[in-house]
Amino acid sequence: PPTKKSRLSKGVNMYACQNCTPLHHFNSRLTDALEILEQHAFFRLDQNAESRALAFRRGSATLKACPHKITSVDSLKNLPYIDTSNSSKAGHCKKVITEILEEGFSDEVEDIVNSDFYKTMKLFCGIWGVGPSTAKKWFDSGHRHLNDIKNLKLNKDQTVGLEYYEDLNTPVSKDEALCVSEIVKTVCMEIKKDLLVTLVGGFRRGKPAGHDVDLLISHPTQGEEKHVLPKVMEKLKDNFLYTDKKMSSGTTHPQYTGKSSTMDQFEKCFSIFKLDLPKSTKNGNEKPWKAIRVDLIVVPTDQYPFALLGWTGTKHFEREIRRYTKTEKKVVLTSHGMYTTDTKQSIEAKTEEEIFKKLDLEFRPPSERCC
Ligand code: DGT
Ligand code: MG
Repeated sequence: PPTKKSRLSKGVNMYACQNCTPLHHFNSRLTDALEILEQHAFFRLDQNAESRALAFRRGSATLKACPHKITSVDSLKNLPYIDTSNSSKAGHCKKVITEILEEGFSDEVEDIVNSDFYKTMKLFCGIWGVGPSTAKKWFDSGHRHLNDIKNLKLNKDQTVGLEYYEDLNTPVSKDEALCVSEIVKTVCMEIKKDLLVTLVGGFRRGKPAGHDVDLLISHPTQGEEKHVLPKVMEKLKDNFLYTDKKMSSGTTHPQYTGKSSTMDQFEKCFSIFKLDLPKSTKNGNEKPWKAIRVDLIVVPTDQYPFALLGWTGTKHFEREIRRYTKTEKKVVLTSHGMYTTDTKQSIEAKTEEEIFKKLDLEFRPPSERCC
C-alpha cells in the first residue's frame, strides 16, 4: 500500500493518481486561477519555469479532488501542495487562493490575463507546431498579431497550423470526434475486419469537447497491426488536409524508450482531418467542412493497456502515476509497459485495472482522472 507519508488527511492524497478527480468539481474558480498561473509560468521560460508551473498544477489538482467547495482559508489546512506547512512551494498557491477567497479576485491573476505578453503567447501557442520558445521569440521581436507571423519563416506544421488557425482553435465536439472515429473505423474494417479503433484522450475521460481526436488502432492478434497505418492513410487520403507520419523506432520495449514521459515510440500519424459538416450546421458563406487535429496511434496488443492508460490522460495524471510508480514502487511505467528499476524485470498486465492492481493503486476509471 502507499506509504503513510503519501496519504494526508481530508481524503486528498499527495499523488493525483490516488485521488478521485471528476470532470466537474467544486472549485473551478480557484483552479482556473491556478491554471492561468501555471500557463504563465510555462510561457515565461525562465530558469525554474517548469517546477513553478508544476507547483500550480499540483495545487489545482488538489482542489479538483476536494469533495467540497473551499470557502475559507481554514479549510486549506493539510491540503497537499497548498498548505504551506507541507511545502514551501505551496506558498504561492495559498496566497492566490487566499486573495480570491477574501477579495473575490487575485490582482496577480488579473494582471497576467490582461497583459500583452500572456495574450500574445496564448495567441501564438494556439498555432499548431508553435511552442512557448518560438512564441516568445516572436513576442520579443515585437510581433503581436497572426498577420505579423505570416511572412516569417515557418516549418510545415506551423504553416498549416496558421492556415487552419480558426478551425483548430474551435473546440472539437464529442459528436465530431465520434464522426471521425467512425470514418477511421470503417476504413480499418476494410483493411482487416478485427482492427480495433479506440477513442482516447479527453473524450475517453468524458469531456464534451476537446482540442483534438486521439485514436488508438490495434488488433487482437499480436503483429497483425503491422503495416496497417500506411494503408489507413492511403484510404483516408481524401479526408486529410495534412499528415505527419512518425515511424516506430522498432524498440518499443519500455526499457529502451526515451526518457521523456510524453514521448513514446509507437508508429503514429499526426494529421489535420477534413471533416464534412452535416447540412444543418452549414450556413451560406461558410465552408462545408471543418479542419480537425487527429492523432492515429498504432499499438501492438501486448502493449495496449499501457497505451490506453498513457493516452487517456490527463497529462498531469500521467505524470503523477509515473512519479508514484517510480517513487513508491520502484517501477518505471510508460505507454509501452512497466518494469522494475533494479532488476529490469518486466511486469505484464492485460487490462488497465490490472496495471493499477499491480501498482497497489485503487482503480480510477477515466472519468476520475481529470486532474
Ligand atoms: P484535449 O485534447 O485538449 O481535449 O485533452 P487531452 O487530454 O485529450 O490532451 P491531448 O490530446 O494533448 O493528450 C491526450 C493524452 O495523450 C495525454 O495524457 C498525453 C498523451 N499524449 C499526447 N501526445 C502524446 C505523445 O506524443 N506521446 C505520448 N506518449 N503521449 C501523448
Ligand atoms: Mg486530445
